[in-house]
Amino acid sequence: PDFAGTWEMKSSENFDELLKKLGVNKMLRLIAVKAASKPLVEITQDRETLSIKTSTTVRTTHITFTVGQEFNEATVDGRPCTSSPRWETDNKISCEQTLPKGEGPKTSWTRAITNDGKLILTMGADDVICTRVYERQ
Ligand code: R12
Repeated sequence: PDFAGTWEMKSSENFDELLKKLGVNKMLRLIAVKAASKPLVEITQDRETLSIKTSTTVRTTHITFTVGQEFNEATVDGRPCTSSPRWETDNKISCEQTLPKGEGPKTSWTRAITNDGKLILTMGADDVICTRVYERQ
């Protein structure tokens, strides 16, 4: 599928709950939730290699990975982790994250392109799943 594009977020569920599960304190959550309500996501893609830049006023992340190959990134609360992206379906990448010391909730994300061309991002921490829907700008 084609993940490439400049994406803006249309809806988000459970982002605050996710941060709560990760142990982020109230003050940081207030700041993060506000900033993460207007993200800009820019994706470039070369076959199975994706480069994803996610910009907010308080944090910008940039990851490049190839599906099927481990890479280093950070959890949404900023802890360094090792990530293993794989195809869950033809249109969906599923990625488990491993923290070096294995402390804290089990985290993961998925990114999928729907038939109507939307980008669905999920981020998980144990049983809490945050779902964010993006559309091309
Ligand atoms: C913390 C510090 C910061 C944040 C947190 C803890 C903020 C994180 C933000 C994440 C945005 C994620 C997006 C994801 C997506 C925009 C703003 C949580 C700055 O200790 O939709 O892809 C310092």
